[in-house]
Amino acid sequence: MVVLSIPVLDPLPIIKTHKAISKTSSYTDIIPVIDLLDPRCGNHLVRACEEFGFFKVVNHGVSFDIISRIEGVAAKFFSLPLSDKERAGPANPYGYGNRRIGPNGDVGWLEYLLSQTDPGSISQISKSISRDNPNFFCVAVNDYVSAVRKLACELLDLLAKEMGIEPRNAFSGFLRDEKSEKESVFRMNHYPPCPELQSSSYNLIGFGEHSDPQIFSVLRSNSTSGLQICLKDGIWVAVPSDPHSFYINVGDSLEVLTNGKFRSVRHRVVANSQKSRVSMVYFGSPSLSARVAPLACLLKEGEKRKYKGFTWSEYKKAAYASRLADNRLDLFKADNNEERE
Ligand SMILES: O=C(O)CCC(=O)C(=O)O
Repeated sequence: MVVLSIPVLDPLPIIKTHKAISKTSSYTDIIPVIDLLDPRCGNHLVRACEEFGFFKVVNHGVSFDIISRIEGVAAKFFSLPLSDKERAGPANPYGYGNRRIGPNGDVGWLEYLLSQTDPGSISQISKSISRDNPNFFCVAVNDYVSAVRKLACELLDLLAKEMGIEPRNAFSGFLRDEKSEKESVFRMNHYPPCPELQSSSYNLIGFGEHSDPQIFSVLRSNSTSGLQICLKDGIWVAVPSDPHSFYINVGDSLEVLTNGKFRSVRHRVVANSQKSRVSMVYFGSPSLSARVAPLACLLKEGEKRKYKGFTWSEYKKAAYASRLADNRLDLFKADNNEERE
């Protein structure tokens, strides 16, 4: 990552601090916390998905060993010389990316590594970047991905149970399908500090505003904050970092499955002037041919479908054709004269 002086920051998205203060709340204790040991957690979970499309999970059951190994792997990878990181290939879409996000001109103050989550892809990327011990990298990523997928499925089953949905795996079945491993994504992000920001009235965008196209995203970070979420009323809220917990984003596909009862949360990351942020995200996707459409059992008498159904392949194509901040769900809004699916 090249260190830039302020004039050279120009091509990167920036927001004025005074704007951020008026529109961004530092009032952070409104973020819902789901304690998986709490017997009422199913109810809290449904409310969090409806109101925020975002929540923090504690008592999640993912072992410290799994988390510390993936932290070690991420730290080691991002500290490699650029030429070594580039051995993972340009992020096209999988591989190592630096500042460029996606194929349509979006940029951010970060570098990242993106991989599919099937063991074959993880093994391939491990071999390309870790010459001395690819097996350590490979096992750490596989273990981490399995653990967070399991957590995502448990949360999705709890939601289905609380909402009285049958079968219980109506949501989690998308992620449990072996073919979804090729579509689900594991991403490690590194946002270097940007000291030029310290005396400036600007905030630099690390990762621009967007929603995740998938079903559920499981995110954790080191102790550097930067993530912000957008509330229903358009106010941005800073999410305090907590390396011991996981944060979950409802993605576009889950919003569609619930006919808009759950919100796909818009979020972004702002760069820090002093500290590096490292985050890792598991994006749980349907398989390529899986059909995503409002679940009939969630429609009340006379309720119209807000979205047309689509296959994940169709939605992915729309996502790749759009800019990061675009609202892709708009393309799939139902025309209410259409036949019910
Ligand atoms: O770094 C973060 O906290 C969020 C990253 C993110 O939104 C993404 O990778 O899609």
